[in-house]
Amino acid sequence: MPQRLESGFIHPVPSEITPRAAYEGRREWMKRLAAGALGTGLAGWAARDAMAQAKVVPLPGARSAVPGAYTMEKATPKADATSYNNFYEFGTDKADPAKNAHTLVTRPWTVAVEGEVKKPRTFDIDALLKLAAMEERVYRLRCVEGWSMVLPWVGYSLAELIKQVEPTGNAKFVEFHTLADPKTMPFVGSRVLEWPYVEGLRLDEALHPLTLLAFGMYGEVLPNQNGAPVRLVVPWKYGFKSAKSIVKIRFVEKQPRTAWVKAAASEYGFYSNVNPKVDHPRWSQATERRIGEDGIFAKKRPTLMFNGYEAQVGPMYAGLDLSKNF
Ligand SMILES: Nc1nc2c(c(=O)[nH]1)N[C@H]1C(S)=C(S)[C@@H](COP(=O)(O)O)O[C@H]1N2
Ligand SMILES: [Mo]
Repeated sequence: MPQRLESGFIHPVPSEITPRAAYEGRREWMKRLAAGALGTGLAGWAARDAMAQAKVVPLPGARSAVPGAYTMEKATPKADATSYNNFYEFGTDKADPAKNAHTLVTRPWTVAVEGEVKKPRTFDIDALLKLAAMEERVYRLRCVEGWSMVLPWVGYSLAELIKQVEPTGNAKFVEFHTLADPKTMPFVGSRVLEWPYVEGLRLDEALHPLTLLAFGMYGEVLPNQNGAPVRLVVPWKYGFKSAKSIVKIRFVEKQPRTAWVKAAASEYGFYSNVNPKVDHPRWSQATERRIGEDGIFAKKRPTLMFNGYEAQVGPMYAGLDLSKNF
């Protein structure tokens, strides 16, 4: 048993990039934790949890003043938000990203901003962290699969970054390209999706103050499985629009073909606005189950138009047929 545990402890990240003191401290702590957990059969879980805990770096944000940015609903427990994830680069099971994403290397990291802009620029992640004041925003996130969470994010409006690069008159849409590194992302070779994972927004959606460039959650730097070091959060759209681990932002004239549109255009539209009246071909979108709160037998809660952000974002879609533009 101890041997098996020990092998589970082998740190996958090259030690050069892990400060030695932190690394040794972590090993000590994990050993102690594992010793305590041995009798319970939870040792493997505890070890993973310890590894996740040891990497925690505080990232506070001031309460956001953006209208709608602070839902009063109870936040999903952090343990659920960090262990029930979709991040297909690390596997398609909900538990896979928490198990596998420790291999993701988030430093050094750059985000190239290019295309139809007057001032194209590659931002280092440390420059991005300082570009604007960090805000805390509590958003609902609803996955098209029928579950939802309430998450306290830390970041700032994507508009702050867009301002810096000055889009040209030809910029009508924005593409988000995420990392596709087969060396650190074990499922990038799989055929579930075309890699890299690409998402897109209309320029006005990208400029909407609720569209968040997120660097943290729960007052801490993002865990890898939640899209470190920088991701998008678009609260009125289905979860898959919120691209994780972004490396490139491209301003374009034509509507982008996103990874999900390429995978199944009849199931996943470009807009993907949360809409209880327009069902996905395989799943009703009328109700949802809140992760960490609603058990499998609990009555499902109704899904709200635009995920509850209709007052803020509804006007952007006036005149658009939402059953055709799903
Ligand atoms: N790069 C990348 N980003 C991604 C995904 C993915 O597979 N790869 N999954 C999306 C989906 S379907 C959802 S529901 C959300 C989940 O975010 P969370 O794990 O932080 O809750 O991430 C989105 N962003
Ligand atoms: Mo999703």
